[in-house]
Amino acid sequence: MTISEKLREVLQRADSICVLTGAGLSAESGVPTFRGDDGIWKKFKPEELASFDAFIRNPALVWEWYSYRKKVVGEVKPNAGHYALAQMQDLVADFTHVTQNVDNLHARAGCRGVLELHGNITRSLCIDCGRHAGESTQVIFTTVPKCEFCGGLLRPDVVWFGELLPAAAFEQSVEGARRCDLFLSIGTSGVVHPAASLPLIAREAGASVVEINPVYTDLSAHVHETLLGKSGDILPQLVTLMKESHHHEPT
Ligand code: BV8
Ligand code: ZN
Repeated sequence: MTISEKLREVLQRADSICVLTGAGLSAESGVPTFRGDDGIWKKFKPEELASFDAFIRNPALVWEWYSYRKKVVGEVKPNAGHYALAQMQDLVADFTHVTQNVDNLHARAGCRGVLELHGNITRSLCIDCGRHAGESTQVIFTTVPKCEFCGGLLRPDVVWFGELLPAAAFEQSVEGARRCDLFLSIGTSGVVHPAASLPLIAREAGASVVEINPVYTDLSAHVHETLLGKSGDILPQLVTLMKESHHHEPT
């Protein structure tokens, strides 16, 4: 991977980094992306499955889809890209980690304080009393899971289309994007809003914005540099570069 002298310099001098990760970061772990060739959206349409209306109309179908995805996520492991981000976090004083992924792989790789803009598939919550249900109670089920407290319908604790993102997490993401020296957009097609606006906010605020993706995306025209390649290959190389100059003690 060739990176520009400018990026090398920014990497080695950055004190504040903000990263936005998407499904592409987990692709090398074996989790299918949404819109790629292997994308799960190929088989299903987002509006058919990832919306509250779809859920209320047919909870069994939606749970069938999420059970399948929970099963996949339970069987895979974080990859080198996830671990590289956990290391990068210790190399700078200020690291904001925003993810659109719901697969919990960042947490499993040791990343701390990840801002989960679209929720987390390993958690469920009751649509009636709002209580969270523990992951252990319903890993894979055949029927629709019900709340053990009030008997209400459980839903995956993810943000569906048309639903608001968790306000605190999104606010912290915007602040992180505004104050960073370097913004990394990793493994995302950059089509889902408002997450997709974060790189643009960073750019407006004067950060260097770099995209990591095997292909160009809608975002590519708005970033300073696109590193074409897999995040599992590129991120460890960026961390090695940073280690040459950063001696920040882990927080
Ligand atoms: C909201 C649920 C507002 C959980 C998801 C028209 C224009 C603009 C916006 C809209 C519009 N119409 C509607 C909207 C709003 C809508 C939206 O943005 N729609 C888009 C599709 C047009 N957004 C919303 O509805 C959001 N809410 O706006 O509410 C509101 C206001 C007032 C009142 C009420 C509400 C909610 C958005 C959240 C939706 N939930 N998922 C789940 O089931 O997962 S979105 C879904 O897409 C996932 O969460 C995923 O994270 C997200 C983004 O996808 P990506 O991560 O980018 O994945 P993708 O497959 O697309 O790309 C993968 C990339 O990786 C590719 O580029 C590939 O090349 C690359 N790659 C592959 N391999 C690798 C790799 N990269 C690196 N390394 C590799 N090895
Ligand atoms: Zn309940």
